Amino acid sequence: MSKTIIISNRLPVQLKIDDRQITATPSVGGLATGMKSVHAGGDSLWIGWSGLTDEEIPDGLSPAIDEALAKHGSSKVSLTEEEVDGFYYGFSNRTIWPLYHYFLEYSEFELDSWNIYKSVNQKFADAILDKAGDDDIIWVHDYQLMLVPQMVREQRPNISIGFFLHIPFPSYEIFRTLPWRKEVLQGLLGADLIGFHTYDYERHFLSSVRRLLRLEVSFNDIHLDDRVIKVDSFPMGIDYKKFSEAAKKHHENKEEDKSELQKRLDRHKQNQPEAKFILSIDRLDYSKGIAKRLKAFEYFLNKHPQYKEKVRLIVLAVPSRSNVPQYQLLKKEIDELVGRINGEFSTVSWTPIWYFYRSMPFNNLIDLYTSSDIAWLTPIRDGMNLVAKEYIATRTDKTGVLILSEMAGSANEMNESLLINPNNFEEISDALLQAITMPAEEQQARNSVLQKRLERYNVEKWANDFMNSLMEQKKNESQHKSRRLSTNRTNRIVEKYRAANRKLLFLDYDGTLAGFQNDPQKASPDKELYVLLDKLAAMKNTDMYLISGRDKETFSKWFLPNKYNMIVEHGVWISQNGEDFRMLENVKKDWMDKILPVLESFVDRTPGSFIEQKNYSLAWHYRNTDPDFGLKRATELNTVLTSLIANDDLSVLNGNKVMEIKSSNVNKGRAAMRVFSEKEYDFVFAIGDDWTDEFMFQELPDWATTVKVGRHKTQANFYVDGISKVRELIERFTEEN
Ligand code: GDG
Repeated sequence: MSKTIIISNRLPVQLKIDDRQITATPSVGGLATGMKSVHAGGDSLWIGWSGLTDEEIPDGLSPAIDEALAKHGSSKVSLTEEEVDGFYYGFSNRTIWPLYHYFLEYSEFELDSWNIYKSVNQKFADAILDKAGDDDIIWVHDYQLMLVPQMVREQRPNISIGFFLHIPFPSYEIFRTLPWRKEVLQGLLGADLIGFHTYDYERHFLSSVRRLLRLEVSFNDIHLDDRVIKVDSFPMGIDYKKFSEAAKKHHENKEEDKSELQKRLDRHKQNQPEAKFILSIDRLDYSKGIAKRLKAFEYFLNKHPQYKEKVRLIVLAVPSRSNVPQYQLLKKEIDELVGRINGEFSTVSWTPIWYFYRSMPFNNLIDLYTSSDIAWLTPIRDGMNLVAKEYIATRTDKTGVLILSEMAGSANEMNESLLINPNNFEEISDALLQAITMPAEEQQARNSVLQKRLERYNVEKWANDFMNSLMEQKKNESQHKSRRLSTNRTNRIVEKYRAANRKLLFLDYDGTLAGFQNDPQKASPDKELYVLLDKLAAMKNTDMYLISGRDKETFSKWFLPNKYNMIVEHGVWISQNGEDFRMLENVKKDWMDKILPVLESFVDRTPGSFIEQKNYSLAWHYRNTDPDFGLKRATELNTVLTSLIANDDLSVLNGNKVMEIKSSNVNKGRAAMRVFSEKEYDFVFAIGDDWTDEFMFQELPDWATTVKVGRHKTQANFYVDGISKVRELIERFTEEN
């Protein structure tokens, strides 16, 4: 039976070693809870670092740790202190974290930590390979492990791999500054499904893939060699029930059951019932905007002095990555700011900011959520921000106001909160005022919508959606494979070929027999191709045709000396048995004078694009343009041309990074049928990669063998992956019986 393997930097288990006694307690974090439905029973395994370096594990205790972890369905990856330094504190948190959160100036590009990151990712991949069977499903989490998917894929080409990024994926302009940007993308592309919190991160990622790797992306599918990788957004939810029920229970607490913190909060409320508690909770991280928030609070108090002694800001800053210098500096800055603001505004009966630099137990978190009138979360950048969702879930009477930064991923789903730009103090100050004075009915109206949404799309749903999508991807893959030319199928085609009396073969050239080049003139045939085509052309009772959109001059130069049969310019010209080209279709070219200036204006405005002028058609190539821009211009050109050619008998072909305008009565299908009708063929074969080849696949008789190169939607009967596979396939026709 197949199992699910989850991989994250840290295991969802806390290890404690006391006097060589090990205790392993499951952690209660969002991810651990979300994965409950996935990581349950005996058919799943979680692989990660235990949190203890090799140096911290007492001699001989490693096997006992393994045993303790195994009880929680977990298995550890052992890391030395040096590895944790380079991989976690180094590359993950001093390069990727700041870069992905747009703190470019904090990003350090150190070759040593990149090398350690690679070797530690390999360790994680090896740990997976050690445990995984071919039918297992692998789910890799987060930015610490971006190379793992490809490392696993190399060894297990058919295994199902999903990857989810919990932090933002930055725009291409930021991402491109990373020296190892291609390696990182290639690492991720080992997965079958790559998930992000929001559509913005998804499109940034796709844009980087297109621009940096020049891969073909259609909608949210990336085409890479013989695989299709799906990219999608799955906004992570929370364990809604856990928070709402904890809050309900909290409200039922008798005085003696209340925590010390709650009692103090209550006392303050009793003394000043109209005063508002404003809550700020984050890990102490520069991306969370805590320092800015404090300054904005100072701004608010100066602007609205009537709220002095009427509002109190509770800041819970949870220690995080304290051995990274930026975090130490930030801690100092926040300490000083709190000191300064409190010094400036405090009165004998009022301290404006209560500041906690620690982590609190869950019940205290609930105390804070339920006692605060306002949650004020203003990250500069945040992948999602679960605190915002948790606050709303604990508001059992539906009161409370959430002020949320529009830079947090969660802002996309929390439109009913007060969304602010964390850099705009004026706006923040207005939002605080609005929150303080918001009528309870309005609060309830906003929160009931939010609660419904959060309850429905909870963390379990999130995990299941991701897993279902991953499995769906696998299913599509196997469906695709069902039409892929396996050895058996190829054998059958070859048998049919041999058994036939008269055989007709149509071979497209670019993208089928030869790869694309930036300059089409450079895509000339290599020696091996000539050898192969010579053999094929010499086969008995076989008429081989090269069929292409290329001009007759180029093909005459390349192939006429070899006397191959050729159809060019999509079917305008034909050459048989080494004779000169003759016209197959009677076509006009007077329309060119009208269209050429239009294409020229597009070339002027689209750097990298150019016109190929053929005898009876015009092609606008945009392979070398910026991929997004090129596509945008192609759409624009399509619109312009459609209205321009409405009354001419012309059609526009959208090929592979090329748009071609030609007479409507010319296409490869029509040309192929003309040749087909010349003799009594009983075997017909056509292969091509492009849109223009679809005409052949459509027009040829049903019993013809039609093969599409690549993965795009097709009318062909079979798929084959890439040029080398095409060559292998047609080589088979030339084998001796
Ligand atoms: C990363 C991304 C993305 C906080 N303080 C205490 C405490 N917490 C819990 C909260 C919440 C979690 O920690 C924090 O989650 P966030 O989502 O707000 O932020 P990150 O830690 O930065 O997480 C983030 C997330 O991954 C998931 O994909 O949303 O954008 O940066 O659950 O409740 N829990 C306890 N005591 C505390 O003092 N018990």
